[in-house]
Amino acid sequence: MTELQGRVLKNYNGYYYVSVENSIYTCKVKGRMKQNRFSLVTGDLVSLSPGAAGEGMITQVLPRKNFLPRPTLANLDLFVAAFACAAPDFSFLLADKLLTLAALARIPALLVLNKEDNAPVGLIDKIKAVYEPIGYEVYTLSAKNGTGVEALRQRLRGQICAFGGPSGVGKSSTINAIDSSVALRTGAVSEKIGRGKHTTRFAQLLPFDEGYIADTPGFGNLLLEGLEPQQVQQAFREFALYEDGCRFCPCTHTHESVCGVKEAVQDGRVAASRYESYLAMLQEVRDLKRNL
Ligand SMILES: Nc1nc2c(ncn2[C@@H]2O[C@H](COP(=O)(O)OP(=O)(O)OP(=O)(O)O)[C@@H](O)[C@H]2O)c(=O)[nH]1
Ligand SMILES: [Mg+2]
Ligand SMILES: [Zn+2]
Repeated sequence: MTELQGRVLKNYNGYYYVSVENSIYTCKVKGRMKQNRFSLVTGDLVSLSPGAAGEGMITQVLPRKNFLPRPTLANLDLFVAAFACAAPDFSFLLADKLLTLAALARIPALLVLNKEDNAPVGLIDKIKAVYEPIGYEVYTLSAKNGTGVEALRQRLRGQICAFGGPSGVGKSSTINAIDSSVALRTGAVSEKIGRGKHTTRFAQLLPFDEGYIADTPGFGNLLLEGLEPQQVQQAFREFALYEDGCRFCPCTHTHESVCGVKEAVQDGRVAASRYESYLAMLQEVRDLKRNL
């Protein structure tokens, strides 16, 4: 029988679920492929030989348009960095880490702030003031009350997009609100520590309006393993505007005496939170490398 091509929607219980037109094939990987090292993740396009009863063997992974290491996905049009306005509290550092990972994978990203029904006064304006001027769209919503859901639905239609963010921010709740035909499991946030309970256990692409939305497991912390200091610098794309004012080239914008980026932080052209994230991430990447 001839080979088919399809997209991996999820990897679950040892099977890859591959969508081919309107059918789903439950697949294993062909032995020949296993002999070579291969990487096969949710979102990958594959060739498969169909067997009986909707089963199949994956024979080949097709070239990727892009690859996001965390959460692990391939071939995205858009990444949604999902956060809550409260419970768990918004973290500028985590937001900057997620946006960095997307930027390094060359995947366009936007910020989503859920639980606007619980937002502390002024928080949403503060977040928008940091991210909108540097080119990130910010969508606010309440999956619980339904506010803001329609605008996000319109933005995501027809694309292959993935939600990533801390556990408990309401990624699954938001996807349920955007598409009433899915019913993802959601879980309470611990009242004592305000953290999610890792309800979603695996990434999966859900068909949505000619495209897909991926739900992914939330994280507690996000380590920047395997990154180089230069990559961190590169991801803070607004810094490049001020590098003309740096005496040294390259400049790390840390200890150097004359630095255009530090000047821009001082007079507010670069957001203080972005610069703090930059310093923390640079330190983390250096520490991780030292401990290898
Ligand atoms: N107040 C409020 N609570 C919400 C909202 N959206 C979701 N929640 C609650 O937040 C909790 C976590 O929601 P989930 O959708 O499971 O969060 P998640 O991001 O998918 O979490 P993980 O799967 O663990 O990564 C649940 O108790 C939801 O009811 C909202 O807009 N407002
Ligand atoms: Mg979830
Ligand atoms: Zn500098």
